[in-house]
Amino acid sequence: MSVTNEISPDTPTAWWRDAAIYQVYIRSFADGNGDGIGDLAGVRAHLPYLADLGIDAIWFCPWYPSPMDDGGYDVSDFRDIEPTFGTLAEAELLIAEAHELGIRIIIDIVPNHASDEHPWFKAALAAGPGSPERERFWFRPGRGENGELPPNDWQSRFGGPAWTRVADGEWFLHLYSSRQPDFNWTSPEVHAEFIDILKFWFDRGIDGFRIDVADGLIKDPALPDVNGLTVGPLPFSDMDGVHEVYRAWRKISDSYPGERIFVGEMWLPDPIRFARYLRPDEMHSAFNFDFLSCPWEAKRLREVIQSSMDSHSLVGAPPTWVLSNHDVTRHVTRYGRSGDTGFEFADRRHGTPVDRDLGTRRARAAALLTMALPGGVYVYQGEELGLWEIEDIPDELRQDPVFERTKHADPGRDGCRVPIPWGGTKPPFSFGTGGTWLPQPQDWAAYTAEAEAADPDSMLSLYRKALHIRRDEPALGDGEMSWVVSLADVVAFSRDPGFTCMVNLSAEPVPLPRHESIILASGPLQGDHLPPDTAVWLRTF
Ligand code: TEU
Ligand code: CA
Repeated sequence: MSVTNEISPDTPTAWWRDAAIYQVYIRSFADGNGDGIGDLAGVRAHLPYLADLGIDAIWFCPWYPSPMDDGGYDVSDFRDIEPTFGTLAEAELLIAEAHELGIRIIIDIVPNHASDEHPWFKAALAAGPGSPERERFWFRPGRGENGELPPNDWQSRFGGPAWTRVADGEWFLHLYSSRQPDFNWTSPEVHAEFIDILKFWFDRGIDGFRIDVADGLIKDPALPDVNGLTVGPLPFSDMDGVHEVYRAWRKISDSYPGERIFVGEMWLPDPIRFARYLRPDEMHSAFNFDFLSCPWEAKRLREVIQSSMDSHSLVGAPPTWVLSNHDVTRHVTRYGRSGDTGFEFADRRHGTPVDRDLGTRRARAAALLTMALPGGVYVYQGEELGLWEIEDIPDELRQDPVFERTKHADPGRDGCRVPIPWGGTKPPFSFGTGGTWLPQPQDWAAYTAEAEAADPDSMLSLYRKALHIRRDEPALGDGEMSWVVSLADVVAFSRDPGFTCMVNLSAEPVPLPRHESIILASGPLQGDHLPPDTAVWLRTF
């Protein structure tokens, strides 16, 4: 069957150049059937909330059938819906309902690996060494006298070796958990399969794909040791051959009516290498993780903003501004920490003292900053409620494979995946009628969507106002910016026509520049001064 993509008429709108995209991690968003796990029914029931929030598109984390070893990033069937989430028919209804509300749909695709329960991997195990079935993955004999050592020294990004041995003695490669075998992209079958999967979903009306581990598909077939190297040219990340994949994919998206897009997930140290993925015949946009990782410091933020603008302009792509997602520590917590307020996977710094009021003030200011910058903006579910990282989840309830694979050295990512509080005064806070798959803190009573909707000073009210102004304001969205000369600990820039955004990261109030009126502020002003950790949008002459 084929559904027309009604909100993407054939006239180009370049909607993706400045879209506000809301990230839904389905199993934690809203539970429609009371089993404690979010689902599509839950999402459908909250579409009006999202329309009202003022977002342009939703990005869904993987919704495919999955054993859920890695929260759905272990896909066992790329052409169906995870049964605990719903059905394919329901997904089609959801797409249609969202489109009617003017919301576009982006879904995750996971081309680097599959679940060990994917039929191809099961067939590979059954067929044995040397079979064509094994060619779709990376099977190799081990090293050592009896092949008892892994084929090389690569480490899984979730901890431990990147190889697991199977019963017949061969080993298979997995950059993530041992239940996520990596596809072998030198196999033409793998290429053909993913082209077909893209079409399957484009035919059902989706507006784009978020590409998981987009830099990782191509491996150096020699599988050389890395000798402890974690950055620099790596034989499993950012290999040149990966760009051919996206050139082929772009031809598919361009062949569909409306503007269907690709958003890449690449954690790369070099902004110039990163921009190569955004050349006009590859992806449309990608997550700006340099910005996400940046500490709350004016100089560093200015540098990262400037370097993002520069690298993207090389290829004519719009930058994106991202504060949080389902893999990282929520930014209210990061920004409230004493000491380092940046993010890095190598050290989540759980247990660092957090001043949550400070983190919240900064998160409010950061929201206005991201929404004023040129390009696209991402909102991770719960960010609009000001939720913080839950750091005290009991060990036995943690589900992220990172926790076990690092032998508990890394607490993992469960703390940013706790089910959303919608209403009421105690857990499950109307997440559903049953429980929640991770426990919610009682403190969230004051942070439910219901409570915040009634409070004009809440984070939710700020996000709503800002997103609606952003949509209507000609100076915002796609375009250019110029720095406004300011004090060292201030980030200030202007956009045409007549708009200035100023963020005070210093410890003292700073005078506002000359302006006609105040459009929006992230907190109370002190007369004609901007208090610390506050942002303001000004109408300027
Ligand atoms: O993440 C890619 C990735 O390498 C990191 O963001 C990852 O979360 C980190 O290394 C963990 O320590 C993507 C998805 O966003 C993530 O949720 C998946 O687990 C991962 O791919 C594997 O599919
Ligand atoms: Ca459910």
